[in-house]
Amino acid sequence: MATNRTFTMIKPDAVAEGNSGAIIKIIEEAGFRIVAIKKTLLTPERAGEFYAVHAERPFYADLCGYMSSGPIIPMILEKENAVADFRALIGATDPSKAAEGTIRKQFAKSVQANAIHGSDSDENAAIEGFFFFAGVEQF
Ligand code: DAT
Ligand code: MG
Repeated sequence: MATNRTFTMIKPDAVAEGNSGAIIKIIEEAGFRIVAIKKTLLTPERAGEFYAVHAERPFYADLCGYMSSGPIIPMILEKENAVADFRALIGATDPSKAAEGTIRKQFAKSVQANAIHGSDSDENAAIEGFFFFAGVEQF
């Protein structure tokens, strides 16, 4: 399997509750290398751009409000089979359906405030990484 990359962000609920360090420790112990990392704040407009694929969904406006409600920690991660392995590590979107031991099972508060994002394809991982980080910041 080729070493490749995924994109993640620790969402406002998990950052606000002081869970960032614990989550990053889980990610590194699972074998992911941090390629890029920072703490930043999305405007509602930028959140809407990031989640544009969900623009027609009933939860879109709430999602944009929530994702801009406090600081987030976006990261680019590298590992063999990064996208699929990271989705497995974070668990299902709805934390009540997330498997034991997953990040969402441990830290998510609700379907919306579900602690962490994970890209769903190699193509989206690259797009989402460049949404937050210039090429020279990815190393
Ligand atoms: P995921 O983050 O697991 O890739 P997604 O892409 O379907 O899930 O949705 C993006 C985010 O939108 C998700 O993390 C939380 C929110 N969301 C999804 N479905 C929702 C719902 N039914 N009600 C409220 N928020 C929802
Ligand atoms: Mg998704």
